[in-house]
Amino acid sequence: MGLWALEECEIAYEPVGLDCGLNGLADETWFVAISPFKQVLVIDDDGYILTESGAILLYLGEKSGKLIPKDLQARAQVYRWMITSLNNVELMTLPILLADLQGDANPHAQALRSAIADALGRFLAPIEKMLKSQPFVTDSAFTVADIILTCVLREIRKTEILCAYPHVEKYHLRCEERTAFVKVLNTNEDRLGIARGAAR
Ligand SMILES: N[C@@H](CCC(=O)N[C@@H](CS)C(=O)NCC(=O)O)C(=O)O
Repeated sequence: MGLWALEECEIAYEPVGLDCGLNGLADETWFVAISPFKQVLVIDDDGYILTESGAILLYLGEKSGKLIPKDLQARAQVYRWMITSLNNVELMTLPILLADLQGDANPHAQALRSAIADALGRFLAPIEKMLKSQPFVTDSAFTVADIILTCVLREIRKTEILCAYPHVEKYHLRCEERTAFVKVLNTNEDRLGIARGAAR
């Protein structure tokens, strides 16, 4: 989501890839020094280091003057939806993704999957209702909150779940059709040497 935000904000960048093995990201000293939890995303803006995807997106939005409204109350809605996406929605989408990736190798995750999918409805149903009458999650303008929510929804894009929420599904596609997102995806596919569309 960081590269997507950089493209949307039209900030020049140089991506650095890392190997992620079974035990997590590489234990390299330079990486641990900038990311104490040994996780991505991390940015280095001329020596200013920042971790946490939500904080990074807000920083990029504020720095570029894009994707964050100037009005205080409109901006508070962006914070609200970023926090809801990461703290409520992703709390459910991530275990579903992990259950699907691990399959029979993790029977505990399988046993919980349908209960978690049901619980996710508590958030998706009101979001579905909202997106019937507005194109983006805070209103009519695309913001950093849409980048976060789209990336969180992406975790369940290959499941049956979104079919029950057609407006959420259309919203997800609308955001992923943006030029900046498509550019990042295509570049990643080229970098990994995989077929066009394989990362969709
Ligand atoms: N709260 C953090 C979570 C970061 C996170 O979970 N990053 C994952 C990739 S999306 C990661 O680095 N996984 C590798 C690992 O934990 O070893 C954020 O939003 O930036």
